[in-house]
Amino acid sequence: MVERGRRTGPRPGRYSALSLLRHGVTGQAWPAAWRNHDMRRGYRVVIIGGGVHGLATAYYLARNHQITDVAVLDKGYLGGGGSGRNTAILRSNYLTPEGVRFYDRSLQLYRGLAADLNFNVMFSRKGHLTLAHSDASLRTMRWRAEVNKLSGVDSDVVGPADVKRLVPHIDTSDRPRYPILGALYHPPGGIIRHDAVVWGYARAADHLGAHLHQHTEVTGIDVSGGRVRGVRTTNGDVAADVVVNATAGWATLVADMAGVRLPVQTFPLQAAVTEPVKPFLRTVVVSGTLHVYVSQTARGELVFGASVDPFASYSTQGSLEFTEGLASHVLQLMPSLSSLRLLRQWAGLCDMTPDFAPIMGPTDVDGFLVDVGWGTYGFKAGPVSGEAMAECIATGRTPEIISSFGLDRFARGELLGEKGAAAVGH
Ligand code: PYC
Repeated sequence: MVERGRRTGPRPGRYSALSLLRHGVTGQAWPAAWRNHDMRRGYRVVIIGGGVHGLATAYYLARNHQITDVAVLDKGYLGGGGSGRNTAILRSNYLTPEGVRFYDRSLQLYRGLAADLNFNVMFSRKGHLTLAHSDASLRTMRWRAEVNKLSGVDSDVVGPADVKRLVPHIDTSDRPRYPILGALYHPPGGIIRHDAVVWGYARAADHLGAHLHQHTEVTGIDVSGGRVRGVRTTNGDVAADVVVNATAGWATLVADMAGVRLPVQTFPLQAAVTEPVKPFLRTVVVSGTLHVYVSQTARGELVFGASVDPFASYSTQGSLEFTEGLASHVLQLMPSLSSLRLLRQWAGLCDMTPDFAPIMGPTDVDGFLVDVGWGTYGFKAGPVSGEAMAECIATGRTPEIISSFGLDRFARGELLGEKGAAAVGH
């Protein structure tokens, strides 16, 4: 646990208002936030994937367990995968007690992250509304609210009048095809600046001694005698006692290299952002029926997302079909947004598991651990995943908080059933 006010993390690079002014006026370059290192021939721990999960694992290994002989490898740049291709929504209003507890710990770590990393991650506690447009979804919201409350998580079902009070621009009349019957309101939810989270963890992990190797693709994983021995990379072979697969989009391909099969299918998820406008939307709004979620950033842009594409693929290209669907769904909720212009759209890759819960912990290959299968929930789970994976590596035991997420649950038929907590239908 990170106690309030306790500064356990590193204090790299303090930037004062004066240094901001100096760099702004003189154009003097900012110091690099993390260093480049030559690849060592071996590390105690190699983490594949330089997104929030991999970097957080490296950070908590160093901070909580003093394990710093660690390399994080990414085939592209840090945060260029799922961590840079999400909609940065944070919440813990899940459906299963295991999920609620897990995501709530993540939210708790996110709340303290700016102080912990000494990096402004721009966490904004906006509150989170999941709209119900049918009796069936209202029932699921009630169920979630009760499970949340039992775990001490602030969530409740509210009626259309409360929805209107929280989001004055929303159409709560009975004119739309899918009128709003109520919503699950989760005040602790919000958004964060996703790049800042990646950069903050990267800077802190680097400062504590981890090596971050960008543009280093893993091409093979060496396994012999049932145990992992190291990885082959485009930057040479690297021996390791522990190898962690913390990738999104490529989780099955990386696991295959170690001879581990994952019950995962990969689908793109598209999102888009508008031009900035005056702040008017205080709350994150989600409609599963209309397959859309909306939030407004500190810069004033509206960020929209949808459900995953209907076909499995590794494509990160946008599609006109998505844009048309998105626009019509958003306008059913908030007709007054009709003159807003979309600026950009993107897609991230979602590794979907059969039960919408992640796969975390050891595998049948000794020393080869996975932190994968995040579906559409990956970004919000970054801190708690890093904390739990670090503990798992350091102690050799699976922490209680991820004990239900093991790969072996599929063979045992003990699935978790977290689909009802999905922001949108799939
Ligand atoms: O689960 O809150 C969510 C979410 C938002 C975007 C993708 N997933």
